[in-house]
Amino acid sequence: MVALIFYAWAAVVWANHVRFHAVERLGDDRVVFRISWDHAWRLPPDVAPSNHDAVWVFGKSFHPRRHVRILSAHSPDLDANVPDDGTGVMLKMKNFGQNPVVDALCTLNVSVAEPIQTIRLYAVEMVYVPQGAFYLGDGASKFALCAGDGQALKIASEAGLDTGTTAQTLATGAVHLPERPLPPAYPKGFDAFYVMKYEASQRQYADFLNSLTFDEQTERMNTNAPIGANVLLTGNPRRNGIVMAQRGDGIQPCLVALDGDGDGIFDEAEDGASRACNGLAWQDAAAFLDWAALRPMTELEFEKLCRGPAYPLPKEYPWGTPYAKNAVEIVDDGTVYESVSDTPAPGEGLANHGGRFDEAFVWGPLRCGFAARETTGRVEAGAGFYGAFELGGNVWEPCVSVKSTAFDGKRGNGELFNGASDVAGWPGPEGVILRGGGWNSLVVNDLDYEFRDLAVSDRFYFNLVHNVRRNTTGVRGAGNF
Ligand SMILES: [Ca+2]
Ligand SMILES: [Ca+2]
Ligand SMILES: [Ca+2]
Ligand SMILES: [Ca+2]
Repeated sequence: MVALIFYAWAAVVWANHVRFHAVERLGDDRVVFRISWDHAWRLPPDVAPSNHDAVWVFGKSFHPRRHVRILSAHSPDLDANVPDDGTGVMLKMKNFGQNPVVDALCTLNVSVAEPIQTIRLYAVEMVYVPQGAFYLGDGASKFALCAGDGQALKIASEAGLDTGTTAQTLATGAVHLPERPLPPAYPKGFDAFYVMKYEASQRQYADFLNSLTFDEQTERMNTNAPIGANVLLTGNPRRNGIVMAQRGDGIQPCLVALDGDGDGIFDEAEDGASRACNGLAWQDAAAFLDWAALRPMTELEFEKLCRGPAYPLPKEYPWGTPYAKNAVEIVDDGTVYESVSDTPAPGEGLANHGGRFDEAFVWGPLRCGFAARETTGRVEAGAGFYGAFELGGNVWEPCVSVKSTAFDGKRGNGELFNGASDVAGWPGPEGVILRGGGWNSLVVNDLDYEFRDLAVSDRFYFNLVHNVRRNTTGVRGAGNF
């Protein structure tokens, strides 16, 4: 269900449900691979939410070190779409249906400005959110956005959006509002976009760290951590298992690995590679997204992703009801099957929130997609309308706030500047807002309870400047392709 990496024409390493097979280099400019993933879908227009899932594949070369430009892609088995900037290829099922993708063949024609020695391919599972109107704000959650008349605001185009007192404007009473209208270029969620099906996993973030130079790593992790120590968080890493495996020396980069069970043996099956990655400051999240040629989502897109086109229910969670079942009883801890045995009552969504009072000290994020089972529907699995998981709970997710009016949805180009993102228009930590709650969010099934972090429209953290590595906070990327 998450990503993975593999080395071109070498061994296959897989983290969860996406697998590369039979990677082969044909001449300088062609890479051929086979790819599989489970639970793929492509729904016809008359079956809601009439969308599809997809996998975003991109490559990095290491001698020289650069993002691989893809000129074209061909697949007899999948739809393969290369965006104009050539930063990757978006793969989806050719035909309508719901089934696993098995051994699908794909050929990439890559640009070879300089001779390339090693290419690594990376994959991120995505969900397509189709173009369409939706409602913003539920009129009840803390500091929620809404229309000037106090009702939900219908977003029916990408036209500029001003604050004011009418049903067509953002209410001036809300906090953290733009100082000028949201321009047409600011992504409002009406236009179609792709978004990551899951929060970024610890394997994905470790792969990112391992692709950086030593100097870049000094910006993104603790390069002085002893072997076996966490490289992102000091103190209790809260189920984050990304540890130092090999120290760098200022020229050779460090190598990080997963050791979720803390036994000093790295990259074992139970080392939590598929858990959501916590411990990311905004600067880390932004660097990861630029590197992956994705972008952050806006808080408007976050609400559409959760709610779909439905009219908002007061204080509802991303699965469409205001009731949650806390996930606490872990099974298969640390593995690709990690889940919980807790069973939600009808109308409750299963979500990782509220800690675990008897063992609060050991709590933290669970596996990406832990609540999805073959037989459960959207509500029980705690999924958003379009099939994205853990939008409520697990890790808090940084979104571009409505205050950041310079944001125009530009995706990253795969290249960092001194280990940091450098995309024009992306906000700094004061211009993002954390949404959706995390593993420690105390929410209860009492609608009058004041704190409801997991609610779709909740903006409790409107004034938090997200510039430190919180053990509750991760990242999910988006993009227009
Ligand atoms: Ca271990
Ligand atoms: Ca072990
Ligand atoms: Ca989340
Ligand atoms: Ca860049």
